[in-house]
Amino acid sequence: MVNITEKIKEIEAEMARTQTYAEYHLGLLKGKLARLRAQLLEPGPGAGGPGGEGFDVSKSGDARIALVGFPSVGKSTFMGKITKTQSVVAAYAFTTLTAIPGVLEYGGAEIQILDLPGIIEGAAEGKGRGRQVISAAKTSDMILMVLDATKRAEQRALLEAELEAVGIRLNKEPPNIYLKPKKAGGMKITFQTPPKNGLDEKMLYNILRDYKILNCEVLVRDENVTVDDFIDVIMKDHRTYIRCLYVYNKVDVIGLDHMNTLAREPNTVIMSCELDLGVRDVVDRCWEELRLIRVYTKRKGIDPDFSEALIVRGNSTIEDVCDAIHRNLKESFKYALVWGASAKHVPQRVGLGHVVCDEDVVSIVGTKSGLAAK
Ligand SMILES: Nc1nc2c(ncn2[C@@H]2O[C@H](COP(=O)(O)OP(=O)(O)OP(=O)(O)O)[C@@H](O)[C@H]2O)c(=O)[nH]1
Ligand SMILES: [Mg+2]
Repeated sequence: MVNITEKIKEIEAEMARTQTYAEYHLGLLKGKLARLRAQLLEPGPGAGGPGGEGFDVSKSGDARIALVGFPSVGKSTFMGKITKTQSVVAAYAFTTLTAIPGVLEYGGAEIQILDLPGIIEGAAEGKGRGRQVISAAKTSDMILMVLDATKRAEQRALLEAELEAVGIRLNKEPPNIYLKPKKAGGMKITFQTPPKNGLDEKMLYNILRDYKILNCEVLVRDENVTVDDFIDVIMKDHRTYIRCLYVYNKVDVIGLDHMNTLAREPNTVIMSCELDLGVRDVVDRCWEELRLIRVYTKRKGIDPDFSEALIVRGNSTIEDVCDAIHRNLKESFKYALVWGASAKHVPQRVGLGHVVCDEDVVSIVGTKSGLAAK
């Protein structure tokens, strides 16, 4: 029996042979490839090697960041700098063989850092511990892609391709396409504005038929979507949209010009763990990318405790803050007093709909006495 990896290779070869004028055929091949790749990640017969399970590390803290990169780029060194966990560091490749969790404390928030084994090309197809590493990365709120500034420029694209192949989408929003399978009635495909990237009704029709989705409603709301985006929408259960920050380590070994070029790439920071240069900036950028907000609660007449923050998602309101404190707190809510960036004057008296900012101090005043935030 031909295994899935071989089938994937065959389709990739056929795609390389297919001329651009045969776009419909190419679209179908892409659809098939996406299905096979998803199958490859499912444990079971034919999957070849271990399934898509990650390492057995339970989630803890307010968010999880995974360190992903080729071997020996300095992932463990970085982990040792920002957490109290010392993961073994060595000059040889594959020093780290499993997922090592550590805790990064950031102004009262606790972020779990996962130091992962290095991955190599072909990781998505199961080389090395690639698939496990990628599965662990999929469970994180953010990926920190650690790159070696002394290595060739292709490393970034190679790693991205490995993550793409298993359905991870970096720094992207889900495509703006509405797809609803129906019981009957055939396919109803609508474009809000004429599509630009060679997408048309026939292309979508062919792909949907190939996926055996014969009755459905499709509304393409964005004129810039591609065939790949459409397949992502069909395969949405196998897609994960994650923020990624690219970090070039070992800039102590390269020249200033090269450093400048790297630092200008999108979503990128540079550092040297060896010289302790830029490490703090990387941590600050991680915090920004996570888009979390620290709120310090305060009781009447007592100073807030800045070592203990309440962590809520970006754009959260006082209502979310109440829910994070206690699920019934809202019911007795009268108003809140807010100090900090979100307040027009301090303290500002606000209602449940007020949007909070990072490092705001909040005091909840309830109808019953003594219900101020704990
Ligand atoms: N010059 C230089 N060397 C560094 C820097 N950071 C780490 N190294 C060295 O790079 C080598 C690999 O570091 P590790 O932290 O073990 O790398 P890793 O990415 O965890 O490697 P694996 O666990 O094998 O995937 C070690 O010899 C480190 O001392 C740096 O900023 N500059
Ligand atoms: Mg390591």
